[in-house]
Amino acid sequence: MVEIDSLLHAGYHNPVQRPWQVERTLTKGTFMYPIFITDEDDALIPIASMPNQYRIGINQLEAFIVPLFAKGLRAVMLFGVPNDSVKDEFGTAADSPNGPVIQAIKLLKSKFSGLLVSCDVCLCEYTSHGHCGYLNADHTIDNTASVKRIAEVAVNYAKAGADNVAPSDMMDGRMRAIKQGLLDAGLSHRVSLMAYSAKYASALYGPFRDAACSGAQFGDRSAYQLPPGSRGLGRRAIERDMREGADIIMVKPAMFYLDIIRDAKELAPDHPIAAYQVSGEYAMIHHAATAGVFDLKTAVLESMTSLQRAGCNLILTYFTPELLEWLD
Ligand code: PB1
Repeated sequence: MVEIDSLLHAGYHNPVQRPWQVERTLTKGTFMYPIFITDEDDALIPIASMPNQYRIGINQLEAFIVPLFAKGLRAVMLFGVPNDSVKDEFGTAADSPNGPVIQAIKLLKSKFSGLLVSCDVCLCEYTSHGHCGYLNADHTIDNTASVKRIAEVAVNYAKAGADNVAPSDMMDGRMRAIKQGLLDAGLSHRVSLMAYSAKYASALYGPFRDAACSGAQFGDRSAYQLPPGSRGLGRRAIERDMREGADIIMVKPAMFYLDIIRDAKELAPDHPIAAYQVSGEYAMIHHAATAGVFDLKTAVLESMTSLQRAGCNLILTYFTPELLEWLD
């Protein structure tokens, strides 16, 4: 005999009741689409490691975005993919006025009113050594010089028209430096700061590094991206970035770090929480569906639901084009 205090089925037996059991539902506005902008102006190059993703030249960008904007795309994150010839040890090309990112900001802001343009801020796509900051002679990170340069790049993206800047470099103190730079530039009222706070030294970035030609030429990023086993450093980074003025707190990667997303929601209950479903997660789901492990749409929607359940208000995902179709 089942006891009365064991009974749950009635609360969700009728399909009409099931949405009532859900705290938040996915909408098109939940998603931000990371896109790669190459400095080959007329190019539209498929990215082998990331099915259905492209390196997009500035002359192809408007045509690429038009159908997505019509389907409800309202936020993109830009990653520049410059030619190797412009790379140097200081990432000088990161904020070149004629570089892919600044040109893309200006085009998108002029052609798509209502599209939020976020810029990833990092040096790894622009440095000859492929690290995310300046290096000392012994190849350790020069944090102070790196923070100064990252803030400079972020402010220059903001001056070009970016609505949001998101430093993925993981240098200590870059949030405060960027926020101060935006304030000094008279932009702190309109340019938000999305903190890659709990960003882990993950195995899941490989396809991106192929797409952005941004792998480290030597060593790795484990001295500045967080150790995957550390919940404490994730919590401390979240609290630090809140203090330093972050407007949005991000956890990255996503699916392997749902506990950290939940921590973020509890530590920053009054901030929007973002998660970045990174290239390796995207490729994993894509290839599993192709191999017949599961139905792509069902699995992607379930992955997005898991991130929302963990506490996300915003999800960065390469599945954004499909989600804009599926959420019609
Ligand atoms: O999709 C992804 O894998 C994102 C990779 C991510 C972009 N913010 C970084 C990870 C890395 O290559 O270490 C790039 C670092 N600036």
